[in-house]
Amino acid sequence: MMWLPCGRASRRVVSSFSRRVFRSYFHVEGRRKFNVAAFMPEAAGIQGLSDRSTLQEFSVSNGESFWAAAARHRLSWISPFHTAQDCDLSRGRIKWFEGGKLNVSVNCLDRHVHTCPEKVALIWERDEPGSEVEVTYRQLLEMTCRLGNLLRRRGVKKGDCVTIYMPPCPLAVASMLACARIGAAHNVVFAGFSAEALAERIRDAHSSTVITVNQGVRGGKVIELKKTVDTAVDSCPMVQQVLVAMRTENPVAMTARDVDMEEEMLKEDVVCEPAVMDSEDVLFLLYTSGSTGKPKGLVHTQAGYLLYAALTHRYVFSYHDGDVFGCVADIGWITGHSYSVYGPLANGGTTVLFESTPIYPDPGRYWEMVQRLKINQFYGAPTAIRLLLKYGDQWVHKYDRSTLKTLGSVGEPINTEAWEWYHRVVGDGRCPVVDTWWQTETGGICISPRPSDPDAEIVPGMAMRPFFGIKPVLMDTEGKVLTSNNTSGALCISQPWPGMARTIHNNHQRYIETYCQPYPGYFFTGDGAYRSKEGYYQITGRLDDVINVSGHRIGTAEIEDVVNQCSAVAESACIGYSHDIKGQGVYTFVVLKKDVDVQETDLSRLLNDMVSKKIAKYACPDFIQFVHRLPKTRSGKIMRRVLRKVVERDLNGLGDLSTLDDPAAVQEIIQGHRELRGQQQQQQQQP
Ligand code: 6R9
Repeated sequence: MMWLPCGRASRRVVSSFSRRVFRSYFHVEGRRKFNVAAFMPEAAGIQGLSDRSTLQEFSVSNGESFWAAAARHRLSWISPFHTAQDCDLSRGRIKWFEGGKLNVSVNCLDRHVHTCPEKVALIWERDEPGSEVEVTYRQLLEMTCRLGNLLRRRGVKKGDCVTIYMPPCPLAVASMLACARIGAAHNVVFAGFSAEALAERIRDAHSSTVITVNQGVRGGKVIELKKTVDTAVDSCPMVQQVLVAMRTENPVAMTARDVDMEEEMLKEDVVCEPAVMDSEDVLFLLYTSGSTGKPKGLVHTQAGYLLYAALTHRYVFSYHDGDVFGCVADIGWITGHSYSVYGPLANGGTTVLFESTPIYPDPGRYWEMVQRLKINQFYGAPTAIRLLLKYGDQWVHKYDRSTLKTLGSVGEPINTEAWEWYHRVVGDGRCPVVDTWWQTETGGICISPRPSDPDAEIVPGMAMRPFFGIKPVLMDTEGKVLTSNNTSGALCISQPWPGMARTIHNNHQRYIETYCQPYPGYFFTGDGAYRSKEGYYQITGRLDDVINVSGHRIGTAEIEDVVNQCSAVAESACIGYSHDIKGQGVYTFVVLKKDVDVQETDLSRLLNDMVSKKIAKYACPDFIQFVHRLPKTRSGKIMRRVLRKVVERDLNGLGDLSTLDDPAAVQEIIQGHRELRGQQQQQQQQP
């Protein structure tokens, strides 16, 4: 195997030598002259671009003209915009492409139907392997139009918000696009959320229409989604109708409020007049966790979001016409929105909707799917990679992965071991691995190793390079910009970009306080980052009380709120700790009310049940430790830093405890933690 890398290295030496010869004798550019028009047609008119780095610089220093050119070229407009950008980050005013009118579903469907109606838009990779369903652009447009007409006929109007509670499937995509077609906003709620979490999101979004399926199927198990909707809707008086599609053949109880969606769609026309939308009209809400108990509905608008999703999809993954793009995220998360649906469809691509799990029916599922569907770009989460790595290389080797060109990672930091395995075993050392950093708030990828020169270095576990138009900055604790390299700080973005969320639904003040006020004039991401000597970025994790379990964001305050609702609980404190597979696990300290007489194991079970019912299974504590008191400052603030150190077993790092109200509390916690871990180890050793 040794000769291969050497062979490549020697070719590189030869070509760089010949380039030098050319340059010095003939004063012409080397053979690999950067062809702007071929790389990015919209940038062809920009003068003086000699290479990719000048294009990057231009996109940042002349953001307005860069994005205007991209928007004109990449989107189809009903009428053109007159002002590319009108933003004031310090006041949370973000407007792009004002005056422009367009329809997102026309951009994702009709224009491709005109050029290639029979091209496959969606490959629905159903839970049962080998039973995939292909949907062409023509079929998807037809489905979307029928559904758009149905929604219209049933009273859904421009400006309404429809909640979608469905697993990844073509009808879920058609539901999103049908909303866009008629000018309604959508609010997709991850179908793993509980009835209460769903109800909270329906109420906050004021949805009078909900779309769901009778049952979901995941990992061979049937999930009663319609029943969950029924329970949720009981506490949502504004809901007037629930459209139900049939994912399985099992009938479910239907009430007067329920509509058989597919049957009704058949009665509708296949042509549906697209609503004329302003660039800044709302396209969707998507709820995500913040550092308080209440999830926030981030608002994305039409043109800027679509453009940013499309451009990042095209360039980060080097997506080319004819490629099959496999993003395995659920459509209930922003990754599913931007890279299973909007980005690929805006680009006229073929995109996979993955309904299953990485280990169903066995740990070869992803790679068997890659072989069967001939996937070219695979985009997944580090938690799944870490899980699969433990099952061994044979599950990967069994299948032909030669179609793969780029591998992507998203959602949480990817550790070096997982990165190396992904690169070496899954990609056979041939495919660039792009660790992409971004958030629900950013709409699309902001930092990623690609696009860059095809042979530019990629450092394992680093997101590295800002995307076009993105200017990251690091801040110190006093709020000053850190200008040097080899330094860490709070990650901010110093100028607006079209994909960013515009507000928090019904709470613009919270938007301003969370993102705009911590570092006035900058967008604060909530993450920390390190900038290396070379100027590359590496994300170090959240700076607020948000933890990341298997790539899912959850606010510690949300879990505490649920735990505190238990009548036996006086107070609780929840922290994240590092977990082998999930990235972070949930560790909860609970103080019981005086005179409560219950078995701790029973109470642990009850609290887990409550979290699972009120939020979702993934938010359940891995550990619940009962303590008599929590470490607090004299002003009554829980010192989470101390709890974290105890759980990390870094007792030397406990720091100054003199400000604690009751230092003895810490000793009790340390002792209790040892016992709990000891018990767990014993359980694991039992056959
Ligand atoms: C797209 C998405 C966002 C939070 C974000 C950060 C973490 C995402 C990451 C990453 C390290 C990466 N995160 N990508 N951390 N490296 N490549 O995941 O959106 O669900 O809103 O989560 O996830 O902490 O702030 P979202």
